[in-house]
Amino acid sequence: MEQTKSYDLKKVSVIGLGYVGLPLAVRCQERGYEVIGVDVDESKMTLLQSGKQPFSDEYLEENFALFPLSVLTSDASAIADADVHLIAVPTPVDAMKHPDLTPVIGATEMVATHTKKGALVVLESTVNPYVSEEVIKPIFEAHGFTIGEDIFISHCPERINPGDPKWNVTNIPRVVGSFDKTGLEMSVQFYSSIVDAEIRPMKHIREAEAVKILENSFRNINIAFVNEIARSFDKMGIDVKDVIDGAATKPFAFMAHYPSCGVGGHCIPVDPHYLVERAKESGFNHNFLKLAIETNDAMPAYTVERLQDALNEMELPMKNTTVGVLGLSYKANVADLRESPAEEIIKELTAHKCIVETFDPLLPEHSTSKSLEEILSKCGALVVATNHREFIEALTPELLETHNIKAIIDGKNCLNRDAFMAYGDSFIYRGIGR
Ligand code: SAJ
Repeated sequence: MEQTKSYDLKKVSVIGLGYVGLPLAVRCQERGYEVIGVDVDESKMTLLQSGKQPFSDEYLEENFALFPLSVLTSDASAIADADVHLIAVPTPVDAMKHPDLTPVIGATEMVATHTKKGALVVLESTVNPYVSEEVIKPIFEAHGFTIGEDIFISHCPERINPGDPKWNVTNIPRVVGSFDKTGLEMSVQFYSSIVDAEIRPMKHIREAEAVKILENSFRNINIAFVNEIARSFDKMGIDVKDVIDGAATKPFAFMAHYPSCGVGGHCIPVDPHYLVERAKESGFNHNFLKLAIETNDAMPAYTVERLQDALNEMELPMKNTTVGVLGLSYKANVADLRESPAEEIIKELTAHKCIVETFDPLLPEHSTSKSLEEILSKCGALVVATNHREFIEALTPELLETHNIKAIIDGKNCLNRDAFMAYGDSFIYRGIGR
């Protein structure tokens, strides 16, 4: 896209200082913008104002202290003269798995109430196609703005990958779409100034909204595919991890995904519901996507079924067996409980009248045991629900034998299967698809 004009963008507001907004705000500060960071969470603001990071992030480790935000406030009026407003608030789903746009609407109202004319408003939160034109645009029009004349609206879906040591706010390519040429040009100029990677202009704002939903639905269905393959291979005695690793030697037309005890987090299990719900309004039923969601949602129960079969082989009941759930976080080496499969596994174990103990080294405040040693000393069986580095390094067949563990279900296929299988007289090892 040929940039026909340059825009005087000096001051940026970032609404929502979470795993997306905070690195974004610090990056804008690093690139010379005056930044106003706004968040409704008073405890987080107190932490930030005292110079502390509310969560770990590779980019923040190096830059949070170097580029403190110009203004940190929960007072929205501070954003009034910003040239660019970046909205990075959560977009969860409700109990019915319907998109909950409450945070997005609140943040949009805040900006529409305080912004000056001529500003650029960019929504980074993940939303389904049409949210910008059906939700965001009407709010600004209700405040007397005319889109494309005295306010410019874009969508630039966030692509932060928590815990990723390589890809971060500075180097992940971005797509951006708008309602009009000026909004698009302003957005491309702004993002090109903070991201050292491709900024791809999209045909329209709907296409930009659809990109993220497609990316994460793609990941969801591919994980569901290998989860189904894993269940099939468990029946046939085939090691699914070995097969996927074998298929991954093909240098084209294959992308490895791996089965596990479930799909958690605030993106992969959530985002596809945005598409399913909005497509329904347009008269299309996403059968395949819904089946993928169901397939992934069934993995925690399948994991507990694997434990029940293993205990049966050891002639042990589920009832009153103390089962240790290792890991509560949805993802390895990240402290995040959102949509975590561990939560569903605990519910299933409890329904089978097991006594449940938990240990997550990154979430001690949510764990019933305070160390691996402690939980092993209490349990007769284990379920590895998160492939934290500590578990991979510390769990050995000898350790399980010493603690008289009778069964272990490796929910993330993260342990050395053959080493554990060699102790078949002492305990049963089962993975997911192996
Ligand atoms: N999972 C599997 N099998 C896999 C990959 C993941 O079961 O092959 C599970 C994980 O254990 C976890 C869940 O799925 O419970 C989500 O894992 P994730 O690696 O997708 O992690 P997220 O939720 O942090 O996803 C983010 C997403 N980033 C954004 O939405 C901006 C996603 O698009 C990325 O692809 C993903 O990181 C990534 O690649 O790590």
